[in-house]
Amino acid sequence: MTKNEIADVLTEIGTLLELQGENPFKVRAYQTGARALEAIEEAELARLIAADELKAMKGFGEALTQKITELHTTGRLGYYEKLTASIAPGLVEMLQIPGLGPKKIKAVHDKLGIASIADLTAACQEGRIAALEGFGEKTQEKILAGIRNREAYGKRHLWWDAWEVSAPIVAGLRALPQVKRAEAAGSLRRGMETVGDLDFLVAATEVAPVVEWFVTRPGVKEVTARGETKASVRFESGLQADLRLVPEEQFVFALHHFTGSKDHNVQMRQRALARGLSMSEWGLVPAEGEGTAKEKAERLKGRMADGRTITTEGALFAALGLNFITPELREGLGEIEAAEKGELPRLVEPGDIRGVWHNHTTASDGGNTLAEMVAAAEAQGWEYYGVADHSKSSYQANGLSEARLLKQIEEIKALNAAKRFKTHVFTGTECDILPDGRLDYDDALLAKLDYVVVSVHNVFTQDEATMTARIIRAIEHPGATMLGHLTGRLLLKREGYRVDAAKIIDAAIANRVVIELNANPLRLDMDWRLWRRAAERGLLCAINPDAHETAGLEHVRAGINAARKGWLTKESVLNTWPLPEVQRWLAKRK
Ligand code: DGT
Ligand code: CA
Ligand code: CA
Ligand code: ZN
Repeated sequence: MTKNEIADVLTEIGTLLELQGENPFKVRAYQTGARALEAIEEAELARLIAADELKAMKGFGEALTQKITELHTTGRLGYYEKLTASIAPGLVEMLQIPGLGPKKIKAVHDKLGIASIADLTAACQEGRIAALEGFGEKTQEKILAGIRNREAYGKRHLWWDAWEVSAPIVAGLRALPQVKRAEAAGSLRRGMETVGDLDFLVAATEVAPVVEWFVTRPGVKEVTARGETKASVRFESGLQADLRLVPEEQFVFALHHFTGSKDHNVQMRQRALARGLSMSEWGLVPAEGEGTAKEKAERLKGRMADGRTITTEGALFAALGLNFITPELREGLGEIEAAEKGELPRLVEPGDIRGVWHNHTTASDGGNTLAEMVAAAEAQGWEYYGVADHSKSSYQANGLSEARLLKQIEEIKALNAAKRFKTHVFTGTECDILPDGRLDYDDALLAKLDYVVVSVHNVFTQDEATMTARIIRAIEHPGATMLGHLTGRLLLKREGYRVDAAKIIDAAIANRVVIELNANPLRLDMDWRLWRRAAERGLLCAINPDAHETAGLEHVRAGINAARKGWLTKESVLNTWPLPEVQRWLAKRK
């Protein structure tokens, strides 16, 4: 660990001890130690540790020296890990509320039993905080305002929500007469599951009217910056957006730069430097010679030293000996090496999708009937569509009893026989994985279905080993076709249950069970970071909207983003296969 990272750990230990009500001298020792550490050179720290001289220095001492040494050599600290685990996460989270320090948090915890931001909000609303000694009305109001700000402004946003804001802005910018090129860059363009802020980039003949248009969009609550070539706004939702205006010849360089990611950019810049070039948001210019990169770029006006101009990202990558890298892959995870060798995969695209499996109807907790859902699937142009309502144990979701499921199977058969829709309908279920790993219907009933999605919907608190064994038992059931939402996470809302993903992936491959990429923008589960390796080892993916109403089918788009970030090709995604192939594959599994 670097000394700054170590200093951060020490500071946090001080804060956590304060939360626990430790004596102030002990707390201060960590804070002082962190500051003393920051004043030492990195190399000097290594020398002091090696020579065992740290403990003799002012601000350290035996206990702290031992901890710093452990962090410096192993990157971990048992004491810190134990301390973190011993404190309720809700208390730590409360530290993020502006104006609320560890002492106050400890006080409300001790006196009122408050252990989460939700508890605290309720206590403020009921006036119980104001009544506490040392708090009062003013403090209570300040805490409430802090909670609101944290919610509105501190948070990241789902890709889907950010995209719904950004898409009409990009379209509107492009329609302005002054605008030559406009694009939304950043994490949104990379298809990240959550987005911190929006990054718009524009090349225009005239700046002022574009800025004026941007800052007057509906939903803009505050203009936080407004300059010659840049403006920033904050929407009602708390989402912030930057607009940058650049000369047209710089557009492609700025687009690449502001698309990121940072890791990708760093690697690209190193590659450029190895070729005697300096790469930046301004341009791709010779590293040698007079002036800054910006000055050189302004002189060259988007031309290379040899006179060629670069106006597309494809040309920019080519200038560095690379195939075009699609934004979703720009995470610094090996895409540059693959582009150099011409080994980038042809990623799955929205147009490749021929059907989806995991969807609900009004029979369980959906908002549209079977016929309405199938009509919407047909409107998507899909060849097939799977119905997977909840099973009987999901009583909160109106899960189907055996009799109701049998009736639904007959309904679907009749629908297919009547050829009312061009889309073939598969009969399925989203069958609960019971706490011990058994399935929620008996084998005979499961065998009557075309396919079975197995999912965990209750008892999320099992430890990792138990939950993993539970899911693997379900995967090993001969009736299981695919695993729904691997972790049950709800992005920005709820952590997933704990699982050993590698073991579950192994079991799925061994049992020829598909793992779903749940395309609900709140889920995107299994996570894109796990797909590349899993698919290389033979895992099949199903991109499933988990639609509860017809509009939910659109969410496949978010699933495609995640699949592309996971390097998935058409071949690895079951729902790009034509209907007869899917039917053969399902029949063979039986
Ligand atoms: P976000 O907004 O947190 O979801 O993530 P991004 O990736 O949109 O990040 P943002 O908005 O801070 O900046 C947009 C892009 O600009 C980022 O992906 C890469 C580039 N960028 C920003 N700051 C830096 C930096 O310090 N170094 C490098 N190499 N690139 C940067
Ligand atoms: Ca951003
Ligand atoms: Ca930004
Ligand atoms: Zn589910």
